[in-house]
Amino acid sequence: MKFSGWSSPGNCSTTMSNSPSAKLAISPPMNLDDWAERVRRNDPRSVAQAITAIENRDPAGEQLLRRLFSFTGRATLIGVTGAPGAGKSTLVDALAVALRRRRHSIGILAIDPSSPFTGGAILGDRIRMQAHADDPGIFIRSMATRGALGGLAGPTFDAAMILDAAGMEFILIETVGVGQDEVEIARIADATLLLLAPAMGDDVQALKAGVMEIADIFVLNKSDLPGADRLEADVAAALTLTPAPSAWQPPIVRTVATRAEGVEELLGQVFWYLEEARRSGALHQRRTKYWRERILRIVHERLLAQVLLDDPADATLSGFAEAVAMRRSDPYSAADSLLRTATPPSGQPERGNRRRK
Ligand SMILES: Nc1nc2c(ncn2[C@@H]2O[C@H](COP(=O)(O)OP(=O)(O)OP(=O)(O)O)[C@@H](O)[C@H]2O)c(=O)[nH]1
Ligand SMILES: [Mg+2]
Repeated sequence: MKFSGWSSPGNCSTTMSNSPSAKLAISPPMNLDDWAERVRRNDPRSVAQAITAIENRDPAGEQLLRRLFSFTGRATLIGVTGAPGAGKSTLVDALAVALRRRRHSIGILAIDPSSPFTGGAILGDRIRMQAHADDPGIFIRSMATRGALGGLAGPTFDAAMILDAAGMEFILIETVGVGQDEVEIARIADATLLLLAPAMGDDVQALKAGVMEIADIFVLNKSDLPGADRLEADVAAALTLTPAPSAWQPPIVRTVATRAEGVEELLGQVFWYLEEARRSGALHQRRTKYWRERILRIVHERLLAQVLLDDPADATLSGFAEAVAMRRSDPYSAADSLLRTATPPSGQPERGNRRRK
């Protein structure tokens, strides 16, 4: 793990929300306070740079979030997940239009949009971006961080916080629902929409492994296609078998995203769900649970960084690994020894005798 120290946004290049392919050379460098101020004023370029810093795990992203944190917590995060090609981007687009009609500002984060399953998704995103290119009330950003260490949920949430601080009221997060990352991303959202579509082999059986439970609302998209009735009956049957984790019974809403049909009803259900979740305290509980896990993850990362920074060349770790492989030591003792070598962050007093003599 490498911590490069603070770097200014002048050092990074980024992708603007409204032109996904254009690399920008950013100049002149800003200081963090200016940068944070520009994000708060919803300057699209500064917002894009901030998300790039987060995406790249640049420590500047963390510095920025510290400054912006007290201005976050106002936006509503809506996760949109589902199988490749289920119509997520099309639906997100239709939801964005409906929300804009109500004069809400919106951020859209498309996670890993270059889906290898359906191809063409990037083109779809580009078309969407052009449609909203001149609207300051909508910010669209693709994040391609698949395979990055430490999972996707943290950076996605941090990017959403940037948009939150920039004053976006609703943040729509599109993810392809194929793995554990998506389940985690769904957990960071205030409301999660799970898209299903007929004639896609969307077998409800296949969804049961942990995915059914993440849905606050089921969206039966492509309901213009044959098989919609059967899919709805299957989902309804599966729901009666799966005990609901809370008092909320996830509804099933039919849509035809390409024609924006059912979108108003869907939004109505989303608002109703959010109202219920606020009233019952479920929303607060969900957010608090997230922060509990997140704080622990930060502690975990900090400890790891301390252990590794103490020995940038990894010589100690390599030595321990060698010893364990040769059965001269066991991994638990090796880990204990590594932790004992950890240096407390500068400026903080050492506690106990954590340092190796
Ligand atoms: N018939 C029909 N086609 C739809 C509907 N919604 C989306 N589509 C089409 O389905 C295809 C995939 O739509 P996308 O919105 O790109 O799907 P996606 O889930 O975002 O796809 P990935 O991001 O690649 O996983 C496109 O050709 C859409 O035009 C619908 O309600 N009915
Ligand atoms: Mg898509």
